[in-house]
Amino acid sequence: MSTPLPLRFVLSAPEVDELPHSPAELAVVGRSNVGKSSLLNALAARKALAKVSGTPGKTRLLNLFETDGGTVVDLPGYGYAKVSQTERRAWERRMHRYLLEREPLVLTLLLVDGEVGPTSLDAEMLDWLRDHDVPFQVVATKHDKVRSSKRERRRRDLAAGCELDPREIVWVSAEKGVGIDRLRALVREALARDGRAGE
Ligand SMILES: Nc1nc2c(ncn2[C@@H]2O[C@H](COP(=O)(O)OP(=O)(O)O)[C@@H](O)[C@H]2O)c(=O)[nH]1
Ligand SMILES: [Mg+2]
Repeated sequence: MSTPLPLRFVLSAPEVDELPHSPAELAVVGRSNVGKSSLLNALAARKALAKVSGTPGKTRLLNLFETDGGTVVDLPGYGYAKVSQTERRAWERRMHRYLLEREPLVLTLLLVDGEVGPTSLDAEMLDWLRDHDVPFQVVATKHDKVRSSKRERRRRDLAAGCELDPREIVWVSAEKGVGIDRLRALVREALARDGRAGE
């Protein structure tokens, strides 16, 4: 196992302009319940750094974590059914604003549920990221939930749904530790880059 990312919670902010300066930033985004909080905890080897909940959709704010070389932002999960259309639009706007305007942003991890993804909302998100030239990396979660006999097929189907080559997707299991070393290295490497400030 590689060294955990020393993630420390800094603050929650509703809007991008309330975030503090950062040398480089990585965003994590995905449908609620995709395993975002669990993955952050696994990257940090902490149990409750980010709240893991059975009730999805609780994260409404931009949650900022500091680590060596920069920051990681946990964005509000999309697709939570039990919120009003108005509320949904409001945080979609916030997320888009963040992704378009945050200067130090170097990479966005788009989490897709390895068992069932990509959903139509994931596909929409992918289209949006591509349309707006936001650099992203697809991460398939919950690898342990896919039966080993079905993994090859699932690997191909998930990639095809994302219009990517299977080798472009990082598969992880927060539960079993699969892919965590690789993702830690990817985060470290991304944060070593300059943000948009250098453009
Ligand atoms: N089997 C399995 N379950 C997971 C994994 N990651 C998350 N979960 C479960 O999926 C649910 C949602 O996880 P959470 O991290 O709160 O998702 P978030 O809403 O995206 O932050 C929880 O019940 C987790 O225990 C994983 O790698 N394997
Ligand atoms: Mg969460």
